[in-house]
Amino acid sequence: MNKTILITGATAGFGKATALLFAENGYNIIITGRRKERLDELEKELLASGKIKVLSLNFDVRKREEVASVLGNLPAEWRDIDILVNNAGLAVGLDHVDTGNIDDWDRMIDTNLKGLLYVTRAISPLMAERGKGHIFNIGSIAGKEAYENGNVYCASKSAVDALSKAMRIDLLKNNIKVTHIAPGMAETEFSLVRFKGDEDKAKVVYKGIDALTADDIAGVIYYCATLPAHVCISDLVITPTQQASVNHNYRRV
Ligand code: NDP
Ligand code: 8X3
Repeated sequence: MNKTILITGATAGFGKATALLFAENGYNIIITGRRKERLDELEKELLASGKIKVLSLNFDVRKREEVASVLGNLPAEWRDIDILVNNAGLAVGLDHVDTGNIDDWDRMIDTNLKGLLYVTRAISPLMAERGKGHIFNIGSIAGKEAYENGNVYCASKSAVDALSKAMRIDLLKNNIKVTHIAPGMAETEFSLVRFKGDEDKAKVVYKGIDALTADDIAGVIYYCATLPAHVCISDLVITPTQQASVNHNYRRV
């Protein structure tokens, strides 16, 4: 029987690449995101293999009641979730803390931290009941080290790191693996979102860097997810070879 994976934020970037890779490998997929038309397109693409089932759920992880109602009322055949990838997230803005936009701060905290918690609260009991499961939390290298103007994004991802450690302890009794993935520079829609649609600013971020791709991160998630049952990778920092820390990279000119 196929295993089932639920991926938040599957309409772009890491989430979409993860959905495609797991579908190729015979998993049934639950995809989520706010952009309905993108979910519909991806659902078609995933179903094209003919071997798997897909459930597409259109909701905003920031909306507590919506998350509880959608995930709390999953059809019976979709309740046996083997893997949850808490991926939905974003950076918005890049300002010093004294001039930062408070609405941007709220969006990051509400999505990256509170959204992740709402989804985990809905899905982890289903895994606990079955006595198995694997939760991936997509943090960031920005949660390991701070950088200038990163303030609230760094703090939200630092919280994801801390929460991953705490979840691993709490869910030990339930035989649930928790893997924290902390990527460095990856070229997705991430910077476009951070710069509120400004493509020129977004491109500069990766100039001269052979950045990570969404497929790179999907491959790492797949690797961790397919290790033997007794092996759990707790924490991984993944960077492009040209990046040594959030503050050190080597650009080709
Ligand atoms: P993308 O912008 O390409 O994708 C982000 C995904 O998150 C989209 O599918 C988006 O879907 C979803 N999302 C955002 N907000 C919400 C919300 N409120 N409710 C539901 N879904 C939401 O970025 P990445 O793939 O790069 O980012 C994925 C994760 O990886 C994020 O948590 C990010 O912080 C993290 N990360 C990214 C790095 C990078 O350099 N790219 C490096 C380190 C970590 P939709 O808009 O349709 O809702
Ligand atoms: C994204 C990586 O360094 O742009 O989480 O903040 S960084």
